[in-house]
Formats: sequence, C-alpha cells, structure tokens
Amino acid sequence: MSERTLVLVKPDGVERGLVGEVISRIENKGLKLVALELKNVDRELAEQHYAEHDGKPFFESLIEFITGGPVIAACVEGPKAISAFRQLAGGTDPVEKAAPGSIRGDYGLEVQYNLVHGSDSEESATRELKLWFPNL
Ligand code: DAT
Ligand code: MG
Repeated sequence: MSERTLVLVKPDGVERGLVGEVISRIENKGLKLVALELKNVDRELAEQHYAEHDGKPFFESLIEFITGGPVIAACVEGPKAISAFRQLAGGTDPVEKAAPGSIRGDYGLEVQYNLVHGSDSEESATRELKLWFPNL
C-alpha cells in the first residue's frame, strides 16, 4: 500500500545547499516526488504546521526559524513513505538521537537546525499535506 508524506527542507538546509542531497536520498530510497515547491512560509502557515507544539518553550523560536527563509516542501510517495522518510531523517536531536547515515545525523548539530521535517503519522501526513498542498 502506497502512502504520502510531507517533507520539508527547512531554511537551514536550503541555506546550506543541502536540497539536492535530501532529494537524492529520497530518490535513492525508491520514494517518488509527487509535488515539489520552494516556498516562503508566513506566520499563519508556520503556526498551523507546528500547532502541536504551541505553548512549548521553543515554539516562538521555532516559528521565527521556519519563517526566516525559504523552505522546500515536497509530497513524497511510496510504500511506508511516512516511516521511510522519518528513518532517512533520523531522530529529532541531530547529535543525541539521529544515527550517523541519517540526514540529521550526517549534517546536523543543533536540535532547532535539524534540516528536515517529515510527517510522523498518517493523521499528521493528511493534515500537513492539506496545509502545504491544498490543490493536490
Ligand atoms: P520532529 O521534527 O523530529 O518531528 P518534533 O515534532 O518533536 O520533532 O519537533 C518539531 C521541531 O521543533 C523539531 O524538528 C525541532 C524543534 N524542537 C523540538 N524539540 C526542541 C527542543 N527541545 N528545543 C528546541 N527546538 C526543538
Ligand atoms: Mg514532528
């Protein structure tokens, strides 16, 4: 069964020129790109995207970060696409949690600057894809 997930290359990844690297890893895994867009994120989209984190100590800083420069948004499809991309990304903290060989493990140091986002469940993927790609 094929499923779809939302992938973002966050502003740090775009700024550092890691878009091609992330897309290569997605394609090398065998996942397919269904939609791809460079986008400036406004505060409303950022707050909706990260609604589950509203009220946490890092929320304001996270919103400023994600609205601070363009991101790449992609709809990625394949068997188990949601967990497949979470595995490619690695754990949230690039040093403490992400294994070497993962995107965050190979390229990240700080939790806020962890380069990529991937939906964490079917419910999140459906909700996030509607937010980022309303016409898909
Ligand atoms: P993930 O992106 O792995 O799904 P998450 O949903 O728990 O992680 O958090 C969303 C983002 O918020 C995460 O990619 C980076 C930031 N973040 C999470 N925990 C943080 C913390 N303790 N301090 C600063 N930023 C944090
Ligand atoms: Mg998350």
